[in-house]
Parts: sequence; structure tokens; C-alpha cells
Amino acid sequence: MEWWKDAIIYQIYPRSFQDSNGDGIGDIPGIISRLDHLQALGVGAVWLGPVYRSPGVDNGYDVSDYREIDPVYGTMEDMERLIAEAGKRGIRILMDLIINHTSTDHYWFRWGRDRTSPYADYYYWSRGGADGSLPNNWTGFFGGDCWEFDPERCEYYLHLFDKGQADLNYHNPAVLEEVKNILRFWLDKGVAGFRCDVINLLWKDSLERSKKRPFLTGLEHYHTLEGTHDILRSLHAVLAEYDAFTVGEAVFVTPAQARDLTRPDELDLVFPFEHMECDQWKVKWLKKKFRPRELFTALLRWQKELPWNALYLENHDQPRSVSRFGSEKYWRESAQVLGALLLTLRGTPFLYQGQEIGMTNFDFKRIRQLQDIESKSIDKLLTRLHLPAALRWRIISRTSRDNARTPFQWTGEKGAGFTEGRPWLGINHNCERINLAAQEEDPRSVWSWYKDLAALRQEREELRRGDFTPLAMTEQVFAYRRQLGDRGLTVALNFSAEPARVVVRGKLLRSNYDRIRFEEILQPWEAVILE
Ligand code: ISL
Ligand code: CA
Repeated sequence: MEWWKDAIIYQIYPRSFQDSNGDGIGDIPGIISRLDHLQALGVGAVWLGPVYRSPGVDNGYDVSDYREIDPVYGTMEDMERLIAEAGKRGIRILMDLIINHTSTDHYWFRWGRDRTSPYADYYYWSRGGADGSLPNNWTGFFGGDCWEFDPERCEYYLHLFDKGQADLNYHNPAVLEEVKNILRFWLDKGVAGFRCDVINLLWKDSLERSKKRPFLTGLEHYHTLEGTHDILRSLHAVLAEYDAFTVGEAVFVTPAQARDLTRPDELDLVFPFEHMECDQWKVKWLKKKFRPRELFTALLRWQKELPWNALYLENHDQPRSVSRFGSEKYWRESAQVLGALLLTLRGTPFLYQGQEIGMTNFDFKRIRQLQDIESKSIDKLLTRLHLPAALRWRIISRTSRDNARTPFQWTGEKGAGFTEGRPWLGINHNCERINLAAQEEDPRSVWSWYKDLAALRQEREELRRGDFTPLAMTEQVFAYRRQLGDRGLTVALNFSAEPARVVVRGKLLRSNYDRIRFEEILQPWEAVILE
């Protein structure tokens, strides 16, 4: 049953959602206490960020035990309670599945240092050159090379991410068997499926040297290869037994590759990246001026090329959409336009925590205030390249993943209703103004708008299942129609601080301005839905 075609999925970043015991870190009991918030929004499923046991080098994307809950997040009983309590509210739980790499604290890695152990080939180990040089010239996602020497085994191991995240070797069939058992373990507990981390990188075809590239030298040796498709088919056999849902994070995929990854016996959906690249040159650290038209063009291409999309404007790796694509002056209106875009395109919308109240990028002033391992590595790299501190900060502050990771702003009080203690990452000072409590009773708030459009999407089948037809696309305006049989809706969005004309007609159903009729002129950052 394709329940996910009718659902809105909500992403929780556990560390920053709700703390229940005053240690400043969000946890599972905290999430349970906030399930009513999700129910009010009409959420059908939660993508729960990693809560497995982990040393936390990359906030849980470095798993040291796939069958245990990290004590900072709670216990296995808490997790079971979460699944049950969410279930009572009609909300499914999706786990984050991180199987490209494990923490170097995982026992597979620790025991695997011994070449005679059964885990000796679970990772990519290599001796390197006779002169002690690295096994190859590949570079990693967090900058710099991607090999680390292990003095105990006297060999290097491959890590595409941090050195605390060692890549698993799928040439060893035992690894795939382990992963299948992990899937079964969680599916037996009642989770409905998985969000699969960097799923198109699993298979490395060889460890050969590679042609130098400005970013990610070596990529062609592991990006979306046939070996990865084989792994996915093999995992699908297990998933199918449980009718489980999967959405794979697929870095740098083309629509054609995404179609292949979503064949009936592979993944259900993939997260594309193209629309997230519309305000950057090649790499995320080189920002260019955002032109709405480039965002529309990317979204349009994916709407046309895939029968069904995983829709998102935010997640825990991306800056906040209102800071990135919206307007400071028209904060409320622009957050609403972005919400309308997310909730009216064809596909499954993924809403990231805080987006529904228009949370913004952090207001930190110094690199010391950040926790993100990526930001820290890039800062080191840029320091080695002799970039002055002010320029480094300019680059990092706008792109840091911590922009999306500051604690959820529930109230305007100290601790933002998130914690009674000292939060693990600073709370944005704008929480006095931007918080859920301030928006709950206000029918014009960002929150009310999200809630209303989510309900409209449930009410109107054409908004969920209808065809997508573009009607207008200019530098600032995007308009389209969603049609199912003889029922259809028209959406028109103004992505600018200037009024804009758009030739669409119909009875006004929704606007984020107070108006009763629509006559072809959109106000600054206005969204309208017409019948
Ligand atoms: O942040 C990014 C894009 O702007 C990427 O470089 C990101 O690292 C990539 O999308 C992979 O992300 C996933 O795997 C990482 C983890 O750090 C991220 O949080 C996760 O979403 C390694 O597990
Ligand atoms: Ca806590």
C-alpha cells in the first residue's frame, strides 16, 4: 500500500527537538511529549534522525551499535513507547539507516583490526605505497583526503566522511547479511521503514587513483554504480516482507539515476540535490546570489522527469529555507510562500522541524559557537589555505549545517521551552519573536498556514495525486496547476518583494494576505491557491 503518497513526513533531529531531563540534549521521551504537535499538523510519518549508540562525532551518523539506543536519547523501552504512542496517533516511525559507514568504535571495526578475526574484511583496508604514501588520491566530503592510518593494523582505512566514520566493504557478502539483520531487528519492532543515508555511494568498484577533481576526487569509483543497485535489490527482498518504505539520500543524482534507484525492487523514493544547488557554484561553500528562477527550473525538471518526487526545502544538512530563499523583511510571508511550494508540488513533502514556524539560520558570531564536524573540518582546510578569519567565517556561517540544528523554538522563554538546562547548541535570540507559542493562536501565523495547507492537502485529492502542469515561470513568479480528472487547483507564488502580475484565474481558496478576490496581481511574497 503506497500510504506515503498521501502523507506528509516530518523530520525530527532528535538532539534539537525536545529535552526532557535538563541535560540540554533532545531525547526520545521529549519527542513523545511533543507528538500532539505533530498530530495537529496532520503528519503521517516521522523520519527520526539517528538515535543509535554512537560516540557522536557526527551527531549519530557514526553508529557504534545498531541495536541499541544511545543513553543520551533514552532507552530501548523509550523507543518502543515512541513507536506505540506515535502509532496511536496514526504516525509511523522511519529510522535513519546509516550503512555506508560505521563508527570506528563499532566492534566490527575494533575487532577487525585483527587480521585473523571474522571482521577483518568488513572495511576497506589498504597498505598504501611502499614509501608510506596514501593508498590513493581520493578526497572526502568534509575536505582533505579520506584515508586514516591505523597503527594497530598498520594499514589505512577508507573514510569518505570523518575519520571516525569508516566505510563498509560490500565486496564482503557478510556485511550485507549484517545489514539485512539490522533491518529485520527494527522492522520487527514496528518501524515502518527507513531514510537511507548516502545510499548511492555504497559500492566502491576499485580503489584506483583517480583524475583530480575540484571536489571529491574519486567520486566516479563509487557514485551510483551497478554494485549499489545489486545491494538495494538484495535489501528490498527483506523490506518487501514487511511492506516497508524507503527514501534514499542520493547525493548528486540526475533524474535518470533517480529513476533507476526507484525501480520497483529498489527504493521507493530518493532525495535529489539539484534544487539545493541553485544558489551555489559547484560546491556548497561557494554561494552565489539566489535567483528564484533557478530554483523553479530545477523543481520543474524533477516534476517532469519523475513520476513521484521526495519534496524538501530543508533538512539537518541545509541552511534554513527562509534565510536562504526567503526575505528578512517579509519573514512571515516568505516562509508561507515556501510552505505553499512544499505542500502543493506533486510528491511526498518532507517537512523539517522548525520549518513550520519559520525558524531561521543561527545568529552565532564565532566558529567556536559551532558543533558541526563539517564546519570545523572546512575551517581547518581553509586555514591551511591561508584564508583570513573574516572570510572563513563568511563562508562557513552561511553554509554550516548548524544553521538547521539549533533547538526548536517552542516558547519565547529562556531555554525556548526546549530545555531547562544548558542547550548543547545555542538557541537563536530571535526565539523571543519566532516561537510556536506566539503563533499557535494567531490565524495568520506561519504555523497556522502550514497546518491549514496540510489539511487542505488531505481534503483535496488533486493536491496529492493530481498531475502537475506549469502555467507561468518568470524571474519571480511560479504558477502551476494540479489536476485530477475534472477537479483542479491553481497555485501562484511570488518570490519577491515587488508586486507581480500573473495571468491565472479562479475562485480564491487561500492567500497569505487578507483578500477576498484575486485579480492577477500578487502582493510581495504572496501565495494564492485558486479553484
Ligand atoms: O551537507 C551536505 C550537502 O550540502 C553533504 O555534503 C552531506 O554530507 C551529504 O549530503 C551526506 O549527508 C549524510 O551523510 C553524512 C552526515 O554527516 C549527514 O548529516 C547525512 O545527512 C555522513 O553520514
Ligand atoms: Ca535530554
